[in-house]
Amino acid sequence: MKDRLIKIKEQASAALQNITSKQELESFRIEFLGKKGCLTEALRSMGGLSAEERPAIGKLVNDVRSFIEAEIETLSDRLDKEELLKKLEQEKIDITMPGKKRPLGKRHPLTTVLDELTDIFIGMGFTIAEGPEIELDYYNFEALNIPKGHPARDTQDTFYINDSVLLRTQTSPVQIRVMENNKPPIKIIAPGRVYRSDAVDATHSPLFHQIEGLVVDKGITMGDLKGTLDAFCKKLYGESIKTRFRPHHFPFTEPSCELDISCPACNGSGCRVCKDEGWIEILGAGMVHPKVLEICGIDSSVYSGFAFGIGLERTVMRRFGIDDLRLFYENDLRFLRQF
Ligand code: 2NL
Repeated sequence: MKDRLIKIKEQASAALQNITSKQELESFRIEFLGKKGCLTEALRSMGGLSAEERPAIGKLVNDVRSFIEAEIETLSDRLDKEELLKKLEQEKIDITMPGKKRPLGKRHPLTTVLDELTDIFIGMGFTIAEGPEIELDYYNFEALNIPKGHPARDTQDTFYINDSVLLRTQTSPVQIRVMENNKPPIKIIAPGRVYRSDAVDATHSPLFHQIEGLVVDKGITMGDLKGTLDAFCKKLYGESIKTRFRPHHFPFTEPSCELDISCPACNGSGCRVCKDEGWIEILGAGMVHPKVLEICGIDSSVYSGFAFGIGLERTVMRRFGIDDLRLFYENDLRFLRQF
């Protein structure tokens, strides 16, 4: 019995030399100390020993057990440390490596100028209205006094989803919806994307941006239109700018006009920027056609209003001297970084 225990201790010592992982260590523990392990088995066979032999052998069993347990503990600690070192080695970071560059973006020139325009109108008491880009033919044309067969349908040809659904050609439908759902006073701007079935060139794009404005109340006159838009131009282009209202025609306004400002480059004396005109066209406007008010359920004998439309791309091109509209949509950083 004594020899057997000494042999177990020797076997354990030898087996421990070959253990390289926690998993192997656990198998070793089960083999020697487990319920069916060799030490437990030795303990069981103590029943056959005489009373004199028992204490000495019992002590030996305990010594061997303590020895194995201590060895397991030591080896377990060592394996933990080795594992940690290996992990630290694998996860080591080289703090001398250059960092990842995260280039800071820039606002798109269209956004910069749109914000400027909206700020000016908000300062005048306008609020911002929005609506769908996919519109009903009714809101985009019909309600704006452009029935089927009207020549304006050719100049504003768009993309049709079906006979009655299309991509809006102006943001006017937003304003029609506002008039339908709200009683005057109304004082809104409607900025957003609009679409036309145009071939792409330096001055045309099937997608562009517009800011329309609408004021409806009792007693609104052409004087309000002129005063508001004159103040807007002076805020945008400087107090020394002069404005000129020329008669024009739109189906949805009567009377209608276009607004020119004195050329900011030459102060009106004529130069390349204004093509020797001294004036530059800025926007279209007019008094809302009584038919349009009535279609929206507003009594045109009580209320009147004015409306205007500004092309955002054209405004930005003038501001920065950009001669090709395609640059806005190509996202070339060499272009975008300049503004
Ligand atoms: C342009 C200038 C304009 C309007 C837009 C408008 C909207 C409603 C009623 C009446 Cl709901 N008018 N918008 C008015 C005048 C000019 O845009 O050059 N458009 C083709």
